[in-house]
Amino acid sequence: MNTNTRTTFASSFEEDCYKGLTSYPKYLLSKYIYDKKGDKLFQEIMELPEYYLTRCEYDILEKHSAKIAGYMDGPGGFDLIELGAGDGKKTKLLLRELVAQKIDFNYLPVDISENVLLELEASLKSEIPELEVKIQQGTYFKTLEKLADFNTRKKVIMMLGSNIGNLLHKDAIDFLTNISAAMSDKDMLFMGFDQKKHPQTVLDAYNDPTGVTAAFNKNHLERINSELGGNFDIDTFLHWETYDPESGTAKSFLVSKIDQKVSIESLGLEVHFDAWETIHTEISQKYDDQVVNWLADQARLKVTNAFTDKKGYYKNYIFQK
Ligand code: AVJ
Repeated sequence: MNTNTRTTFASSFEEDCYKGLTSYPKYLLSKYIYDKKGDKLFQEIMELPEYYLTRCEYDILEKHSAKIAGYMDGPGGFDLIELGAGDGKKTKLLLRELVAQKIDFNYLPVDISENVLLELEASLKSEIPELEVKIQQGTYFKTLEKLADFNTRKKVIMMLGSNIGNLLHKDAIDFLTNISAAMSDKDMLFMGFDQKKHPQTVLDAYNDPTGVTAAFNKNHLERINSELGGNFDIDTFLHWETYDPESGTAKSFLVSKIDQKVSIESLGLEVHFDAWETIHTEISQKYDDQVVNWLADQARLKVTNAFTDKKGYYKNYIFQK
């Protein structure tokens, strides 16, 4: 029997894996999927025909960038603070529009990864040389706190990709409340939320026939193997997706196909799996206006505008205090 009593760990990755794998039911936290290989697999997911989210948001930004740019602009210009920079493909649509309209603004991409930021900065320098970029390495909230203290002109906080969907509603409310606390009355938040739709369309987006999403999910185990000295036999786990159309919650699991023991050296842990025992690895929440308005209300924000694609699969909302 493993006793869930260990209290010192070398990293939060170690600690969170230990906690998740000694719990019942077992779980792992989706944020740890994004190492180098995880980032690359997510890039591949965004190219999948089934993964509609990225294309829908791209279409929204393409179609409405002039209007969105107008809402962002303010007297004295503004700072555009993007939480989670990524490769910037969608953001560049908006940045080009803002530059074309000669709007006075700085672009402040925030990311935990210095590497991602430097790559983005370099590509922006060559593609949109007129743009003022001030990269912000750090966690979202340390950075927002810092910018809230030292900044007086309008702030536009932006988070694309429906990344908020990885959070349970209560965590999403905390997240939005923290953003709200960093906003003044003139500031705005621009955020993407994937919408409820045909349940099969959602399931397909997280269960592609080429197995890219399965490989992405299994990267949890690969990372534990390579960084924590685990000996997971990846092929003995099955990627499984569920979607509850009432709650709007898509859930990812890894299911052990056999009764087995896995050892993880740096956790000093041997983990037992019954045949068909699960590890819950991710939620990808789908929303509707009612839920988004409720989340906003809980965080003392108001939805002031929304933009959607032709099929109504995805929405970008503007929030203000
Ligand atoms: C990056 C969190 C928006 O949940 O849709 C893609 C991650 N997981 N396929 C999502 C993901 C499986 C993605 N987010």
